[in-house]
Amino acid sequence: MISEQIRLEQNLRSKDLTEKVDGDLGGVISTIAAATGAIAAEVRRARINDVLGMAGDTNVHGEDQQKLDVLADSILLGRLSARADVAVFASEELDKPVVFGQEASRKFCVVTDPLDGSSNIDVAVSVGTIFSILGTPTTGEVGETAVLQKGTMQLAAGYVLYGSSVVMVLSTGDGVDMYVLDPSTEEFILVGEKIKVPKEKKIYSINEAYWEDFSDGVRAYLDFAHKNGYGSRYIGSMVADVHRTLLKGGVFIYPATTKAPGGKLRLLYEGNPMAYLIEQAGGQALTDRTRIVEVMPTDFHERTSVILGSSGEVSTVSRFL
Ligand code: AHM
Ligand code: MG
Repeated sequence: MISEQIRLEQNLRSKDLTEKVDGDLGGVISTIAAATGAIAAEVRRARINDVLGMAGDTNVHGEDQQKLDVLADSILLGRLSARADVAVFASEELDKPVVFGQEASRKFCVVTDPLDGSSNIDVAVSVGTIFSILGTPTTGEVGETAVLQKGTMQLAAGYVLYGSSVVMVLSTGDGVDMYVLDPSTEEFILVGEKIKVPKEKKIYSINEAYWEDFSDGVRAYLDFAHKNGYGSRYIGSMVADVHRTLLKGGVFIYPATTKAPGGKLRLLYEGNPMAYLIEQAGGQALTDRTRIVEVMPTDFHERTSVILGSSGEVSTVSRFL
């Protein structure tokens, strides 16, 4: 358990939070929680505030940025830049990480996909914020490349799902806890501790429309699933698909395709934090070759294929690859 409640006031640290993890790490998580509370409010009011649609710019991946993507990014950046212990902020929406300063007090890097699944915003489908916290190098100047660390180095990771309720799933390396935002008090209330992904479940979650672009192995797995009583679930919003997989079991797959040979999802902003959470919940998270968290990133926006979920089902998929 990290804390009974993560209050949304910036920098406020609950008693349990500071007991459980290094106090400063708890503070960074509280700031992220506060930021996601603000993002949740923006998501809820998006149509009223006219922040749906495109911001008129494209991000480094050449994708249209939604207005809410930009808003979510600036909320996180603004709040984290006010902390004296965060050195680097890296976001899927920014070309390069932002270095806040070199002071010795700056011990953390925060890496985030501020609003994942944003193409679903216009139709009120669940979206989410994904985040990962890393340490800074102990020697030398802290630069943009400080975030290029293996996922095994993560100190904490989590996501916040803006769905029918606002849910935070968090791990600091001692299991996975789940909180729900109470809209009346603006507090994240602990609703689940040491969550475990079911070991087996016959559910696969993949964009099957890319069949022609899949490898033979992925097609063979799907063929096996079709003949063996599997169910299929795919929202197209990673946070929502991973959240369902965490709670109900099964496997989420975003493989390499002929059109996206390296996969679509980003190693730093999506792959590593989700892999860390799923492994902390007793599941498996693989590229098509190795554990996602074992990959040494060489680029801020590197992509990866992703196979994660119930350990039994991930093993079944990897047998076909
Ligand atoms: P985004 O970060 O630009 O929102 O893109 C990532 C999203 C994931 O949420 C989701 O798993 C995936 O893209 C869906 O892609 P596709 O539409 O190709 O199935
Ligand atoms: Mg994303």
